[in-house]
Amino acid sequence: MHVMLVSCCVLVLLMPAPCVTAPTFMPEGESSPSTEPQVDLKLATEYLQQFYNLQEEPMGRMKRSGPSFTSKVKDMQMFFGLNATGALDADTLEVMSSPRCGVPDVEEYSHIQGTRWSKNVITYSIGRYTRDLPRNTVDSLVESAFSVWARASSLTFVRSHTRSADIMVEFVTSEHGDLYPFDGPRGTLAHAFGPGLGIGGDTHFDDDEHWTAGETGFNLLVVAAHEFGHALGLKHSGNPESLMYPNYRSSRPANLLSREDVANINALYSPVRGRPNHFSRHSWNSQYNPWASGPLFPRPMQNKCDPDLTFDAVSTLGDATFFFREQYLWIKHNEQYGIKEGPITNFMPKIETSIDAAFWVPRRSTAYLIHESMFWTMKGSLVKGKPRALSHFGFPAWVQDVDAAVHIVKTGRTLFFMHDIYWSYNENRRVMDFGYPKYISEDFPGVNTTINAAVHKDGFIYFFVGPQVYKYDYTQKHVVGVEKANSWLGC
Ligand code: NFH
Ligand code: CA
Ligand code: ZN
Ligand code: ZN
Repeated sequence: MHVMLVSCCVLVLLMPAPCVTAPTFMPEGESSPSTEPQVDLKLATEYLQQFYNLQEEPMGRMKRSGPSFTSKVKDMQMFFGLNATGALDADTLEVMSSPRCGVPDVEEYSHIQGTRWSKNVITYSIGRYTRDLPRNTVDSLVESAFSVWARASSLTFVRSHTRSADIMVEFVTSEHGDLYPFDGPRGTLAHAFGPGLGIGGDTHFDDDEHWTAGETGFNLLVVAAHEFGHALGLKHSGNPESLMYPNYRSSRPANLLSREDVANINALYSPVRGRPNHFSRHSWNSQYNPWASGPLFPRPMQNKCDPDLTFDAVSTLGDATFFFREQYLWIKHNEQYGIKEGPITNFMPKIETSIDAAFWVPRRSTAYLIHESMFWTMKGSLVKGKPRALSHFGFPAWVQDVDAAVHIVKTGRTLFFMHDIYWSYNENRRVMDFGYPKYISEDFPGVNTTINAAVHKDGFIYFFVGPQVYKYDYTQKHVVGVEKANSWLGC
């Protein structure tokens, strides 16, 4: 985690600091602005170049009217709580001429970004809400803010409802337990901790602000997207077009990210490890999503719209659905994230095999991934420990693999399918139900071939059989629909 809070030349190293810089306290009366306009302009220009990344004019010319000059003055004024007029008034020159150390207010604009999560599936959870907006509006703005980054990178965000998510999102005021109290209305709007355990990734919004979904007050989507950039390890940018610019801008283009933001997130979470400069050779124009472009992969991408496409395993995981095929994985979110895909190891570095069956137990926020006679558990976004033996579920010794598995929340049962038979496992008591295995065709009339994958969604079981999916109503005990497997991937 990087420390960003710098009070005049003293680094605060006691605990991880969120990515926000506080105005520096100025000793009074040590020097005062001059009365010469030319001297003022020179001072202001040098100040803004040093601390606000103002670009030097060619031939050393100085303009105080240029848009970038004025906007940098405004940024500086906002930072110090002055009237943001953009003009070099006395108060502004006073601050500029005060002695200070050589640390930019908005930190160094280095291209070296901070630490990163060592995984691509990141969980988040919303703790305390604001009363400014309905809860479901907050939920969807937060989801949209994550999707800004998800669309531009290899990252996937999964909402969890536990307090142990990677990124805890909270609305708080003033003192809130992390040494970085908020400052009431205006000033600092929010802060976020860089990737790491515990408070790492956590994102706090000042609930003394007026949060909105529109143009009045502060737009939660814009601020949240900026904060999540920090929570992913990005630092501030000196480019006013960038979302990671340290000042709030209400009017932003529909796509919140600049090319620089996209390049930075992909430099940090490079889809192809060990080739950090890979993207400099590519144009960013097309889709803004290098993750989706084929040639970047060590292995050719799988054609998800092949009409004969089959899956080995399908499972929900939080709001997302995971589709496994050989050593490849597609992740589809319910709403706006689009589809993420790539070798399984890109998402779960520990899993170097194919997955035969997978199921999700929401109550434990845990997914179980089965390969032959072994299974992994995945809690939140992390694959836990070593794989364990399938016999743990109470199978007889001759069962060395399964074809599909599905958990049904309502009954608390997990069903394991193998050839033409199936087992029912009681997740509450953690034992196999008595009387199994049974014939699939007896209890699931209409489903009488080997099942490749199964998933439970919206009250139905979906059986993936070859390139088709049977929608099964298990209370009525019959098949209520058939569709193409890849229609689930939007084909
Ligand atoms: C912020 N930050 O509150 C501002 N800026 O523009 N107030 C930053 C968040 C914005 C957190 O990561 C804080 O960087 C203030 C000041 C960019 C969403 C520039 C006044 C500090 C209106
Ligand atoms: Ca504030
Ligand atoms: Zn905080
Ligand atoms: Zn910031």
